[in-house]
Amino acid sequence: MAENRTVTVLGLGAMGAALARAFLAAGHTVTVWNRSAGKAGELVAAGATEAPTVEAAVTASRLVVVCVLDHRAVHETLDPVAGALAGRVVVNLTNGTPGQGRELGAWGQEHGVAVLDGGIMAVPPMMGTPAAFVLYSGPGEVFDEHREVLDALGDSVYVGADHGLAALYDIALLSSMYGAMMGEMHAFALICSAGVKAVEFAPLLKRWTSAVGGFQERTAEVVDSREYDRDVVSNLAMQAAAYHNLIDSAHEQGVSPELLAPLYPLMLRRVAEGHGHEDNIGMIELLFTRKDQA
Ligand code: FVH
Repeated sequence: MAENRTVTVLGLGAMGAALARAFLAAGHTVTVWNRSAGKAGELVAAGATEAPTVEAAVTASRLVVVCVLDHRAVHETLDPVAGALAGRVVVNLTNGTPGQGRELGAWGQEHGVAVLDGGIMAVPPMMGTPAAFVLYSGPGEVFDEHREVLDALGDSVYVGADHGLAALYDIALLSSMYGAMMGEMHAFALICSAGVKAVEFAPLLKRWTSAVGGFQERTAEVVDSREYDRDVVSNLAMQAAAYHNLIDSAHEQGVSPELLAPLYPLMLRRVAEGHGHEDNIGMIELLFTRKDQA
């Protein structure tokens, strides 16, 4: 167990409350605050102190963790107490964009507040368990100083000094999750459209996703090298020719193809540009929209 430290948690929604519980479970002294009253009862019973004002909350600890709905709520919470936060450390675990992470880092610099921006890769019941990990970015020395306390939440993963990086990693991981979710949702819709029970199909779906997943390292090597014609097993032209069957089957079954449809024009464009013999990973080239990325 880490040495007892004091930590303040601002925001007691489902996630903020889970963070406070994890800090308490690790033996830390926890002060909590929430915009509206009535959310601290269980935490107080477990040993937390409820601060009457946000100012009282931030002055109770050097380490202040904020986890509220969105970036606007972060500023609505922190701006009025910027003076009281000077010399302290704010760890923002509110979901946001890389730009918002950088903006908060600059805000901290302006007000003499050390800021770590973070991304929680877990749902509330996972907090404080080995299944949870939390991404952090901002000054490395600030992360090093507070890492042991932050480890109470889950594995602490530091991704760099640029304040925008934790949000960037977070959003990249969430994007991959939603992509997989879209595929699964569409697959179940197809199956249900024929009157087959989803539970009957689930074992095959699991088997298939395990067989075709898990190649992230190989994909990453191809992406980094941009050698899309290396060791190609199933080339893009063949996949593009078959992909229309996915769209047609959806129509035949009375299922909207809108989750699948966006990939098709990218496939056709890449083939038309002479890359049909390559791996489908090469379609990543079509996603970059800034000239300096080409
Ligand atoms: N819950 C989850 O599964 C995900 C897991 C990954 C990380 N997300 C992000 O965590 C942030 C907080 O999420 P949450 O689950 O705690 O959300 P809610 O239960 O809806 O609670 C929202 C809290 O935010 C407070 N709040 C809203 N607006 C303001 C404001 N303008 N000023 C101050 N506080 C504000 C709200 O207060 P109240 O309504 O009770 O007064 C709650 O404490 C979020 O970024 C997720 O994306 C969670």
